[in-house]
Amino acid sequence: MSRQAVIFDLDGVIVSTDEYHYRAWQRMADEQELRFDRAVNERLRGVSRMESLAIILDHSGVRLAPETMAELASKKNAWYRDSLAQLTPQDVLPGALPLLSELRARGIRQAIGSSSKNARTILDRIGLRDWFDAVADGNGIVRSKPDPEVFLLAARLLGVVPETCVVVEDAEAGLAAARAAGMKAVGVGAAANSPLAHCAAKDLTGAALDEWLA
Ligand code: B16
Ligand code: MG
Repeated sequence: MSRQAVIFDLDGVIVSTDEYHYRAWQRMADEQELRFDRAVNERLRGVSRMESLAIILDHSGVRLAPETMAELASKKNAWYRDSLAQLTPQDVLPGALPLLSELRARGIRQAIGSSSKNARTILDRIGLRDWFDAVADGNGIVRSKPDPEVFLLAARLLGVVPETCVVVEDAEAGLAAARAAGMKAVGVGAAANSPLAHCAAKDLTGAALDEWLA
C-alpha cells in the first residue's frame, strides 16, 4: 500500500491546548458547582465540546435542558477562546515542523483532522495554516470521534482514498476513528500506549517515518 497522506489531529499532537480546555471547563464547573478534576478532563481528549459537557454533567449526576447546555458550552468556549489569544508559533510542539517539512519533501499530502471548531483560529495563531493541504474540523462534521467522519472528510478534501492515509492522534477516540476509517493509526503522547495504535511515539520528535508510512 503506497501511503499518500498523513492526517494530523491538532490538540495534543501539533499544539497543546489541553491546559486551556481544562481551565475553562474547571471555571464552568466551579460556577455551576459541578465535580471536575484532571482525571475527568483526560476523558475529554478528542471529544466534541457538547459531548465533553455531557460527560462533565454525567460525572455529577446532573441533567440539564439542551438550551442550558448550549449556554454553558458557549460560555466555556468564550473563556477558552480568550486563552487562545496567548498562543504563538513558539507553542508548536517539538518535532512538528521538521516532520511537516520532511513529509512535504517526500510528496506526502498533509491534513488536519480535528474535533475542534476552533481549529482554524489555532492554526492561524501558531502560524501553520499554510502547511496543510486540507483542514477537516468540528465545523464540517455531524458525528465526532470515535466516528470516522472527520478523517473521511480529510481524505475526501485531499482527494485520496482512506486506505492510503495515516492518522496521528493523542486520543483513544481518535485512534478508534482512524481504524474505523480504514486508516493506519499512530498514537502519540497520551495515546502512545494504546492497544489501538498500529505504531507509536512519545511525541513527534520520535517519528519513525518509514514505519509510519509502511
Ligand atoms: P472545541 P482535537 C479536540 O481537539 C480536543 O482534544 C477536545 O478536548 C475538545 O473538546 C474538542 O477538540 C472540541 O474543541 O471546543 O474547540 O470545538 O484533539 O480533535 O484536535
Ligand atoms: Mg487531540
